[in-house]
Amino acid sequence: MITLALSKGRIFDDTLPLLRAAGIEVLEDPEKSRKLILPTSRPDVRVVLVRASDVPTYVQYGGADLGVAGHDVLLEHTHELGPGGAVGLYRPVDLGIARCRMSVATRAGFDYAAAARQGARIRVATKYTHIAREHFAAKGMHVDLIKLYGSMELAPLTGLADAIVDLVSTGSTLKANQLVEVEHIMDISARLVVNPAALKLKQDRIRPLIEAFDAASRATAELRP
Ligand code: PRT
Ligand code: MG
Repeated sequence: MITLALSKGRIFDDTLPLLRAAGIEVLEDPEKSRKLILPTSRPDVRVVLVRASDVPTYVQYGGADLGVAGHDVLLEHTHELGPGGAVGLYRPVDLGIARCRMSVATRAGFDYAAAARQGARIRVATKYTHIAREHFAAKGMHVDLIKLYGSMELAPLTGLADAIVDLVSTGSTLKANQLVEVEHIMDISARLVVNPAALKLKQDRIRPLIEAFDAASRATAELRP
């Protein structure tokens, strides 16, 4: 059996066309079913549904052979585990799906450039503390990081923080909350991750899958503007 870990929502939705291109149909709709293990049209391939941030853990410890996770999730996961954090996670393909960017945003009235220039100590709320810490350290900025698990947009509006580090895709969430993007940290897309031991043991079935994902993501990349 080959087990693929996916999270519900955009990762699942964007992975479906890639699976389809590899000749695999998922036989149940996760939005309609409560099942956490979904069968596919290939009797030897199944999909398990986990939290986005749990995908690397499942793959690393062998609960799944492969998975799809955002680069943001992978970076935070690797940092979380400290030295050797990436051991047991092979990343053969940037799938180019679930694209967005990691940015710094503030209230429209906050002069971020001046605060940065003057070396002011600012408060930054984020779920992505490791990415944020590295970013501000590289700029030599002094920040107090406040860890949040969601609704980061609220932090500058309530005075909890001066700025946030969050993912942005269309920009409409920031706009709806009168926040502005003041710095682009990095572009993000989802990666295929593979358990190296599984790859060794089930090479004959996993290699073709990796190649099919790679080919399908290249084909869709060519259609992208
Ligand atoms: O909620 P949970 O803890 O299970 O995980 P999650 O929130 O990380 O999962 P999910 O499904 O929301 O995101 C999975 C992955 O999709 C992320 O790890 C990213 O790599 C990728 N992705 C792509 C995004 C977005 N685009 C995105 N726009 N993840 C989150 N957002 C959020 C963003 O945090 C903000 O709240 O959408 C809002 C902004 O969107 P716009 O379009 O208004 O700019
Ligand atoms: Mg979410």
